[in-house]
Amino acid sequence: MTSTPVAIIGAGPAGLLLGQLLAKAGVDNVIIERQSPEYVLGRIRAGVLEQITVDALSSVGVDARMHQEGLPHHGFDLLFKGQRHRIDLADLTGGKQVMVYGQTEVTKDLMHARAAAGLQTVYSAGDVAIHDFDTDKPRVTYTQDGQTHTLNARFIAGCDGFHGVCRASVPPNAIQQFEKVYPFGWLGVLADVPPVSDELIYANTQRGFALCSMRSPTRSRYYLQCPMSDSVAQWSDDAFWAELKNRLDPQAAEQLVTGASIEKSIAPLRSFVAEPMRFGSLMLAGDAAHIVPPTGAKGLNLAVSDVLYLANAFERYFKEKDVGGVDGYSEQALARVWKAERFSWWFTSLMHQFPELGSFNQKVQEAELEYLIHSRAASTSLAENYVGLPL
Ligand code: RFL
Ligand code: PHB
Repeated sequence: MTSTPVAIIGAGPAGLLLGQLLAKAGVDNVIIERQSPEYVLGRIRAGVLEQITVDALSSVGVDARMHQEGLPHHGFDLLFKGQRHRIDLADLTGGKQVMVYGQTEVTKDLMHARAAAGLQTVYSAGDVAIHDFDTDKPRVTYTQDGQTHTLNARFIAGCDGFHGVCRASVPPNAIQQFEKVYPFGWLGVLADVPPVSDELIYANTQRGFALCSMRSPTRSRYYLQCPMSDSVAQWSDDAFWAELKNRLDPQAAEQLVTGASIEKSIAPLRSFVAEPMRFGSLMLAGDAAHIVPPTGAKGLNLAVSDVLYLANAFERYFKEKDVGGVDGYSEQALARVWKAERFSWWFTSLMHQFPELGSFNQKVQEAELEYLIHSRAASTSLAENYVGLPL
């Protein structure tokens, strides 16, 4: 039996960053992860980091490669009715920007830093379970190499994503869940071809939404809105490129470089919040507590703001014997979460086709997009949410 001040469940970006922030504050921690490191790194997810996320990674010294290889972006394009319109993030927000640097790379950098610091991580843990979190002596049990292990802790940080065990262990009468499931998914393709444009393109078309993103000057990430009933097997690379071309403006369609996909997957779109985010000695953070549709690029960034609040709360608890941060965590985190939920829902509603809402909805979307690009007030609202609201 071992013990640690903070047992972190999940080695995604939330768990790994929390571990580094705590270590920097002198608070020891152990991470228990269900998957292998290779599996965790195989998931292709977020691409856009807010300045808050960049600063958080810098604060724990995990920023060298990001600053070398990441791509600072000062704007993006909105495409509708066949034309592109630039949203100048820097101009609209007084010089703010976002960083295009893949979640896979962030995770890899955090894993290396954790290993270098000699912090304990248990990968490929089986049957992870949490116990007694309504007391101040919670426990985590898991199996490895056929043996059951117990980890005692003062707190458990549930950073185990939407399908994790932590939120699922809370008695139903202690938790309130708010959910909206969208009637479509995103078909994503990663390919070693140069991006069609230097900046991201978010496209609203009658054929459905499309997004042109990237991971580097030689690696592109593209998405298409598709019915959730579609399967990856149904979408050959040729079919994907043809449909993407159909959703771009003539110049981008002409410039699009196609090639073999190196990853292809379909992700559902969902808005979800669990309240509260603290249950006694169990604190939820990141996707374990909330999900946003990816349109606003907020999921990873929200996970980061949660763990910034949480690390500060734990530091106050362990270093100053002050329970204020722990007691205030849920309310503090949820205030930022709901603003990002609102933005992600709004941007998703604006950019996608909702066949059940008919042609009236399409006309209203076009009117709102026109308003958005012609009104500085409206563009500023979009820009300030996209670069990230203050902590
Ligand atoms: P993760 O990344 O899901 O990590 C959770 C970890 O917990 C492990 N786990 C368990 N471990 C132990 N015991 C158990 N019982 C466990 N159950 C699960 C899992 O194996 C995993 O390693 O959650 P975390 O750390 O909260 O991070 C959240 C982000 O991953 C997520 O919000 C983003 O990827 C969302 N997202 C985006 N966010 C952005 O900020 N910007 C973007 O541009 C962006 N694009 C995206 C996205 C998500 C996407 N998909 C596929 C959902 C694009 C896509 C397509
Ligand atoms: C990505 O590059 O994966 C990406 C970029 C912007 C989004 C969502 C995903 O809004």
